[in-house]
Amino acid sequence: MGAMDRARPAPPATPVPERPAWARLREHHGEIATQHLRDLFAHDPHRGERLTAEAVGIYLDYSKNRVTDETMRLLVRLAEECGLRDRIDAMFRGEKINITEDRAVLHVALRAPSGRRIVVDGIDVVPAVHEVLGRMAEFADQVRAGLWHGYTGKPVRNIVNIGIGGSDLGPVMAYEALRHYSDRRLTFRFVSNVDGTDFAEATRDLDPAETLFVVSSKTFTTLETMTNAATARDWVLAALKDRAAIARHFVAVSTNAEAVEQFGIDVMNMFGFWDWVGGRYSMDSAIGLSTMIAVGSRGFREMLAGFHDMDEHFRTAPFGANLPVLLGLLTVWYTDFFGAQTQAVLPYEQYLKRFPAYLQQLTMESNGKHVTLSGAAVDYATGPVFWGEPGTNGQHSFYQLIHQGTGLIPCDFIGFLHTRNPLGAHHDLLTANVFAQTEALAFGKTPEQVRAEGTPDWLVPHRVFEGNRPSNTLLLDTLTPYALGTLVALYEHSVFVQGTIWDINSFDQWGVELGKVLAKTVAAELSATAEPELRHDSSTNALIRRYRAAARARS
Ligand code: G6Q
Repeated sequence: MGAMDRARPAPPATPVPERPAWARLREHHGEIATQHLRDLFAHDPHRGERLTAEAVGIYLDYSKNRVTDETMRLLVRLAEECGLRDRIDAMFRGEKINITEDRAVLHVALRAPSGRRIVVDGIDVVPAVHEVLGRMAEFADQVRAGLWHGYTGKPVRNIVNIGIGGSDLGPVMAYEALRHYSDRRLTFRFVSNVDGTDFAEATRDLDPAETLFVVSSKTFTTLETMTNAATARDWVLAALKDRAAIARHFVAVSTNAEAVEQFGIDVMNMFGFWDWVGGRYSMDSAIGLSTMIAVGSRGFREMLAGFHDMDEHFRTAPFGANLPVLLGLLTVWYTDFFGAQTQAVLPYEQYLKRFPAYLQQLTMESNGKHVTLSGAAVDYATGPVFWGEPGTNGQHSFYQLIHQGTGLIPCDFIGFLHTRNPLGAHHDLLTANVFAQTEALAFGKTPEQVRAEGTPDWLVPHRVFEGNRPSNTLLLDTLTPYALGTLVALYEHSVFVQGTIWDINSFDQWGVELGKVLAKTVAAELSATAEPELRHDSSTNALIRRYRAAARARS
């Protein structure tokens, strides 16, 4: 019996709009909507110190949000009414809260210290986690020490991760984020797209004799990854001309030992994980092998410690001082009561340049859902679009719309007190921009202020900033492996909080599964030698015919 047959819908819960706190928030929104952050700050001189929370090295200033103490109280009450406490406990206990796939959701076990017991189907999973971590460390140490030799005896010095989605975005993001701590003698590349250009460009200057491919795929069936892995195998064999070379140039990260073996990778060179790790929650599992090779096993363990400390904070801190709970509730506040459709994440740290892309998957694949756990259509908004770019680049492009556009776009600004690259005044200037942007968004510039600058009347409306645009400021000390772990876990749990309020399953991804099968039929039609009988709509049929005609002309 497959997981899908075992899975059962949850009994219907009270729809969130019928919760008392939701109704109170609706009324309360009417009062808040007319208040300006300028007034909220003017009436409360300590607001900027009061509406803050701090834990595991992250200082969260949420004072520049359109909230009062009453708002926060009601949001926390909403979380309680929606059973957040029970849901958190259920997740940490290893209950199968991913009901549509009949799976536990235990990324928190990936960073649990040894000795902690987390039981799934009667088995404590923590020892297995540490066993894999130990094997990864052994392997990573060998590669870093130049002791993992390719087929010709040359030490491997290029590491290419092949994976997509959750098996790519985390590893790329973490490699970029922790580049400062990486072994600079090694070269890292990431291939994800089925577009052959991705593979071609990633490998064009690499010597196959010195290259190791880490094929990362939970299922080991994903079209893109399997296509790229087969191309990589051809690329290696074309140069080294012996199938025995595969064992020295390929390792796999997967839950599917059979498929790994079939591909030709020795299962001794496979690093496993488990069905209770979702793809987008897997960067701290064996999927992080490339990260561990880059920063070493100690750096990787520091990152896990950061994750774990945030897990503990999330599990134990009262909701009103709980960073993921606060962030999650604020997202719900803007999405459902202000109609905000997007949220920007703006890291002022160049090393976090892939963080917004990583968060896009984490947030949107998790909470882009339109039915509740019991299968009823929701009649309220769920997951907003997450997007962003590292500061200050965004300021010279899309910030205009955040400042003066017609929509409300809540922003998370992420800043650091120290940089790993202290050059002249750069870091002061960078940080000045974080603070100045949040100030400008909140307070704006009134017509009086604009006029006082000598602006002619006709130009005044163009130069007015209405302000009252909300933001969080997250301030950390330095971007270390530990800090990265805390930051990722913060967003993971914030997503969970949102999903709990919205009563949706943040851990399945049927939309992605659809994409995985759709292209198969069309791919067969594109490459068929005999003219295929096309049964699509007229648009798709015509596009296929056009492509086939171009292919015929090419050959
Ligand atoms: C993540 C999704 C999805 C997945 C990729 C790759 O939560 O399930 O992004 O990670 O489709 O899947 P494989 O690791 O199985 O190749």
